[in-house]
Amino acid sequence: MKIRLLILSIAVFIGACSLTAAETPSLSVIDPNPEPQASTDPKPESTPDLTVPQPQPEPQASSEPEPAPVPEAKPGGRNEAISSYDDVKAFMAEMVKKGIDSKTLQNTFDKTRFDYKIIYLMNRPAEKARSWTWYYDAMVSKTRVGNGSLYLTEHKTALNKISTEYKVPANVIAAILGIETNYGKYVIKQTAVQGLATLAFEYPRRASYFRGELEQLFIQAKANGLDPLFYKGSYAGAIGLPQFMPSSMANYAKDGDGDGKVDIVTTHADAIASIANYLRMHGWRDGRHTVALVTPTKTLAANQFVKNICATKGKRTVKQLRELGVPLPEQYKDDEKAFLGKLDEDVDKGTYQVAVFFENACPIYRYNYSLKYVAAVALLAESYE
Ligand SMILES: [Ca+2]
Repeated sequence: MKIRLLILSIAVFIGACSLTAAETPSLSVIDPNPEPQASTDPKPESTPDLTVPQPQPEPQASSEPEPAPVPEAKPGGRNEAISSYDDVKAFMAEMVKKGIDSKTLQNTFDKTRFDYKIIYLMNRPAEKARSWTWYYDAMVSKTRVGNGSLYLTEHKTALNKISTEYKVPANVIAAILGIETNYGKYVIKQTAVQGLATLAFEYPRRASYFRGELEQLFIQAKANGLDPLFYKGSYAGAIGLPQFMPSSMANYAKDGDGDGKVDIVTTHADAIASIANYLRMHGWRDGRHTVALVTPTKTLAANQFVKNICATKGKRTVKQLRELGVPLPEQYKDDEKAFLGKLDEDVDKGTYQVAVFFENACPIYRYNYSLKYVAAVALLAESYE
C-alpha cells in the first residue's frame, strides 16, 4: 500500500515522472481548483473537482534537490523558451509598466517552457473520490504522525512564539504542513512560474485567473528581493511549504523569523507564521473545537448534512445535534455551533463516516475546500505526542 501511494504521489506531483496508463495519478491537493486551497478565491465553475487532496509521499532519504525537470516537447506545441512567444512578450511589456524589471522578466521566461502535462492534468475528469478510510490512513499514517511529533520538537521555538502571537495552536499548523508537503520533506523541484505560465498562456478556460496569479508572483518576488524562479510550486502554482497561491502570499504570508523577507519556500518560521495568519484571518478563535467523528444513533436524512461548513445554512447548536441523535461527549457545550457533515458519499451502503464540524473547522476549510481535508488536519493535529 505504501509503495503504491508513493508511486501515485510521485507521479502526481508536478509531473516529475511521466504518466503511464497504468498509474494515472489523481490530482493532488496542491492544485488550484474549483475551490482552490490556501487562498485562491473560490471559482465555482472552474476546473474539475479536485478537492480531495492526495497524500504526499513519505519522506525519502536525504535527497539533494535536483534541477527542475525539463518538460517533454509536445508535437505541435509551443516548445521553445516562452520568452519567444508574442503573447508572453505582451505580458512582459505589461509587467514592465507595472514596475517589474525587464531583465528579470526576460531571464525568467528565457528559462521557462510550457509543460503540457499540466494541461493534461487539469483536463482530466475528476476521478471517483477516495473513501474516507483510505484518505485517513494515508493522511494520518503512523509515519506522518511520527514526523509531526519530531517537527513540533525541531521547530518548537518558532512554533511557540508564533502560536502565542496568532493564538493558533502549533499542532494545527504542523498538521497542515504535514499534509501539504510532509513538513517540507517533500522537495518540490518545479518552479511556480512554469505551472502558472503554462496555465496563463495555454489554458484558455482559466487563463485570466492564472495570469493574475503569475503577475502576483512577480510582484511578491520583487517585494521580497527574490528571484521569481526561487519560488518552487505545484503544477498549478501553489508555492512552498504551505502551498499558497501567489495571491494568498500577497494577502496572508508573514515574515516569521524577522529577517525582513517573506520566504515560504525554505524558511519554516515564515511558513508557520503564514499558516497561522491565514487561519486567524479566516476566523480561527481560541478555545473553539474543530472536528469530532461521531456515530449517530438514528438514521439521518441526506438533507441533514451540509457541504459548506462556513455557511450559515445548516448551522446548528450542539443541543440540536444531540436531539437529532448525534452523540457528543460532555466537553461539547449545548450552545456551541456546529455543522453535520459526512466524509463519504456512499450513503446507500450506510458505511459513510459522519463528522461534526465546529467553528474552528471553517478556517481549515478555507485552506482547502474538502471536508476530508479538514477532518484529516484536525485528527492529525490531535495525534501528535
Ligand atoms: Ca523571513
